Amino acid sequence: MAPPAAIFEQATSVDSVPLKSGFDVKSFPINGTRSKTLEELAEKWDQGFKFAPIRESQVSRAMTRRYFNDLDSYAESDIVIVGAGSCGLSTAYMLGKARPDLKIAIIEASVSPGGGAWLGGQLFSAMVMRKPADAFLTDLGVPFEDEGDFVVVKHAALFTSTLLSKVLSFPNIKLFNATAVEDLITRSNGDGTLRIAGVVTNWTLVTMHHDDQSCMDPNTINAPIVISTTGHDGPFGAFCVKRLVSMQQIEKLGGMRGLDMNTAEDAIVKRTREIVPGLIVGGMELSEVDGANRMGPTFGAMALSGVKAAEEALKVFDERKAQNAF
Ligand code: 48N
Repeated sequence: MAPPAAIFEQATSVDSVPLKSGFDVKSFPINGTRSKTLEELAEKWDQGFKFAPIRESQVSRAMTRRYFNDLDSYAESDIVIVGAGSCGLSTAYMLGKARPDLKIAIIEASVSPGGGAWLGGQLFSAMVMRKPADAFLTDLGVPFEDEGDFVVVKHAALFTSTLLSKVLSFPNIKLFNATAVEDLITRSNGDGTLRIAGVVTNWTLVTMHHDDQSCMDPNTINAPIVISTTGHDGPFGAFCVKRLVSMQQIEKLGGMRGLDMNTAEDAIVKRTREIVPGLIVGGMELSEVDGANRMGPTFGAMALSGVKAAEEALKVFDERKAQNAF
């Protein structure tokens, strides 16, 4: 019997509640009633201020019930994105907007998602994006200074935190951070080639200690499409393409070339693609496949590679889903 199609319940709408200060914010909780406003709390800390009572087990259950519901729900995902850096998050943003019906899991090895996009180059704050990547910033609602052929976001963290918050607000997207993809689920095409049908996961701290502990077996997520954006550096950089080489699905890595902004960014965006059936690669991981140049501290290609990766995924989604029905 085919596994259940990946479906999910539409979240209840978030009511917007006008604050006394006059601007309208989306308030939580999504259900139930709100307690007090900040204005009602201000300056009254010694007049009976007290948090509502709680028992520790309520906190434990509030976390674990949700986490294990998510693990159960996303065990069958429609799309898995490996790596929540600027490319992976841009991909998720585009997919979240385009396909609220799809269930999308993001697997991020670090506790803190965002990859290399919290700072510009050499730990400087500002983030540069060359036009036309300003189109992505405008769509996202991130302010920037226009310098003619390029734009500058005053702090890279403004871009990454805005993108991350938008991605996390989609009800059909789940971020599993502190979780590593440590292998790929494969299916034979019957001709000696393989297609990718999901990912193999483990807690990142466990993944890092397979050499000093035995038999810490992983978990799995089935998905007809995996989009890998694991970057080119760091402890897990270019993970999925390195795994394709070790399982002999691609002959060897092309090896990232030297820095050339004008060459690198066009190549990364234009060649974001499905490398083997079921696996799309974007961002700087792609430079390791194709031997593309690196671009250094300019991030427009990461955003637009994410836009393209989302397009490429939706082009083949129905076909891959049918192929991987079981
Ligand atoms: O930010 P990165 O490393 O990767 P991209 O491709 O999103 O952005 C690259 C960009 O930051 C640059 O490198 C800039 C443009 N510089 C270029 C240059 O020339 O130097 O994000 C990758 C993410 C990280 O957060 C990793 O923790 C994560 O992927 N990751 C994984 N997550 C889960 N499982 C794995 N196996 C894994 N491997 C990496």
